[in-house]
Amino acid sequence: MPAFTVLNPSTEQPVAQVEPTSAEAADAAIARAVAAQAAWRNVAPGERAALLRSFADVIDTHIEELAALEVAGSGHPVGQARWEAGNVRDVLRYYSAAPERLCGKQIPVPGGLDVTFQEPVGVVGLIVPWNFPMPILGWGLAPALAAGNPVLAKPAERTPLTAIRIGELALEAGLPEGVFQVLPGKGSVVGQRLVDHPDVRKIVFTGSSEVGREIMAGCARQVKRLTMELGGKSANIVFADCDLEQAAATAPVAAFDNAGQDCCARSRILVQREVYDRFLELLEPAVKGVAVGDPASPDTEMGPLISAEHRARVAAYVPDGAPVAFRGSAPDGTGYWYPPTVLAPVRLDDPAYTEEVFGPVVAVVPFDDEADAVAMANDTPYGLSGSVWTRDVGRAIRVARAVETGNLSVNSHASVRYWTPFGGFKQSGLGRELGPDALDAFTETKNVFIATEL
Ligand code: TAP
Repeated sequence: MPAFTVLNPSTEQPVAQVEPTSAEAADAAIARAVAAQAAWRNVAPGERAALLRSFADVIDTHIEELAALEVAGSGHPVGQARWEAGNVRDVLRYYSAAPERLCGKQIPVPGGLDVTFQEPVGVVGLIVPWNFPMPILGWGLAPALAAGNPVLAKPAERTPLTAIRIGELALEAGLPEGVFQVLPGKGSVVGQRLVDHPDVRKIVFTGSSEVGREIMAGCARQVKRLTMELGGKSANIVFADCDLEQAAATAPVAAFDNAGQDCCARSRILVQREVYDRFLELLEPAVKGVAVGDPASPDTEMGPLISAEHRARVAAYVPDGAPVAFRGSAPDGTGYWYPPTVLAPVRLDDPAYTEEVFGPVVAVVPFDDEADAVAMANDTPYGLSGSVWTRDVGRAIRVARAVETGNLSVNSHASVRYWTPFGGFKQSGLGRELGPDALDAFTETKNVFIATEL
């Protein structure tokens, strides 16, 4: 198979050549993971915890290097890329507290003792998308390792560089050979092999809902355990009684973070009709003020899109004659640039309003009352994140409970903390990552009864 050339999305220049993993090489890696499994699950809990902490420490001393790789290989602004590398460290530290705390239960039964154990699920296949190569790797990797499972990670073909480096750092930190392996290459080859191979006992997939459905069907053939984080089309609901200045000032970051290539992007802004015009007036300077440019500059807020093909896909949602209300700026010339774009007024059947654009395009539409807002927010097959802006506490709670979504913020757009659960309703996913419960996804509960009376 020919080597894949990783391009810098802001310069279109080659950054690195990466040898793709063949199906045969993937099988060999799976065999190494199986061989490493028994020893890894038997590493004493305190020792496994210490290894995860040293892995986190080694990541910590390589934050700048990892961030620079993500700037070059993915076009992420450097400030964001540093946060992403730090997130891998933090998630490893959080789950390093888990090995000694994977407690079972003791359940009262007649004639004996009944106890449960949280057993490792087995070899984990972790399939990662290109939009957040580091955090999404860490969210699967850390709890899987903590629970005693070996991990095979398949980064997206376009963005393998940080995952490959993190794999090297794991060995430097002292993780045994075979416990964490990185397999760059194509989803249709390596990813598919992880799904099909019977020795891989669990798949963690983040990516598009289309591929997710195929993976789910593949896993069903072996009743393989599966966690999925898929697409989104989240609503930012702005009520007339909110702090409108703050809602407008923060709406761009909620929609254009990572150039809109964010599953949590609040790409539909629903605004109560009586403040709709005023909201747009306030939104315009905020959008025009987004600093779009060289991702290596610390002042940059938004970088390029990942590829020329993806930019063409995003641009197709804004054809000639599209209702563009206003736009921010983007550099001319080389690089896969696309300006922050606000569509208003938008028809409710416009694909830019109904489909996940996965680029810096946001639609702003009016609603009349609370019931209308909830119905519009829920009128999508997705349910990943969302925001509600209001000063009415009762309404904030009612709407937060009524919107069918896994993560919701009130007067804020924060969705992700490594110590709180994250995942989607409806076609946005299956299961939860992060937080205290993610370990359940990497363990099987075993019940053991010991007779005390023979
Ligand atoms: P996909 O095209 O679905 O790719 C995701 C990963 O799956 C890539 O590593 C891909 O490999 C691999 N893959 C493709 N076909 C496969 C197959 N048949 N078997 C196994 N693996 C296969 O998604 P994307 O375009 O990279 O990412 C964008 C999508 O991810 C968006 O929909 C976004 O909303 C979603 N996303 C969701 C979340 C959460 S947390 N819910 C977070 C980030 C992104 P290659 O592409 O390398 O061939």
